[in-house]
Amino acid sequence: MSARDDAADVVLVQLAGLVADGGLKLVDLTHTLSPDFPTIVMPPEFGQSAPFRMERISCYDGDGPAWYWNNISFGEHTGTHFDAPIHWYTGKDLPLNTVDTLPTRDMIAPANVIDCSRQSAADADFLLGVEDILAWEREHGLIAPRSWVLLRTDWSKKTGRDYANLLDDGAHTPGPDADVIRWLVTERDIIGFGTETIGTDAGQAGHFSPPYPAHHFLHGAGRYGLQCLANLDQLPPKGAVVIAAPLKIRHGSGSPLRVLALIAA
Ligand code: 23J
Ligand code: MN
Repeated sequence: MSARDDAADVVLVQLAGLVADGGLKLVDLTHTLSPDFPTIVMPPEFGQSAPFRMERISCYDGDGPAWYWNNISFGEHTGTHFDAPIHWYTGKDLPLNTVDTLPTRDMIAPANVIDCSRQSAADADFLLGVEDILAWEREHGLIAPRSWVLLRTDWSKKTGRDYANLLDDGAHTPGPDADVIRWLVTERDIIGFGTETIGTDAGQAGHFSPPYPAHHFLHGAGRYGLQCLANLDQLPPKGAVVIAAPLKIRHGSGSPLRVLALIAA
């Protein structure tokens, strides 16, 4: 065995030990999938996502005397979920652009958490800009290549109508401005961008140029999105490792998933 294999063996044993004895903490970044969780609403001229549905098959009864189980159905972009590059037209011709072909290596990556909870509480239409990223980097260091940028807004603490914040003129939720995602992809080579809101884009981003710039630039560059994340307030600005493995849906554009973050306890 090479020295490199030895090092990997040591790391794996230490990892299992630290998880078992609590030296590493696993933070669940996932909302509970249920019919009560808000689903994205597109303008009425477009198709709509189905909400999460669950119906009982049996519950230790005549339909199955010893077993409990359900049928479930949902849109791919329901609850805490993953966006693959094929979700947007800009990523439609890229290789390995669906959830079933996503390289497994990309399912685990470090996270940078940008805390914009104060700005988002003051302004539901708060937009993250390059200046905010540069200010964060002055404090915490450069964003490493192939790491996630997660936008903490504390939006995940809102419920019902406040969460979707859908008004007459569309949704009002914070998100990236028209430039910052392109900058993060080209200047920092991020693997993806995650939010606590229903989209990786701001609620009003359909009016931006290009429309939905986070989707446009992330997926056009083969990068990923995470939406409806929870518990970002439990993560350090830097040092968490995110595990995000979407369902292996043939030709799928995204899927609900369990998102876990490993942090030093
Ligand atoms: C389709 C069109 C626009 C948006 C979205 C989906 C999402 O937010 C999503 O879940 O990917 S903004
Ligand atoms: Mn999505």
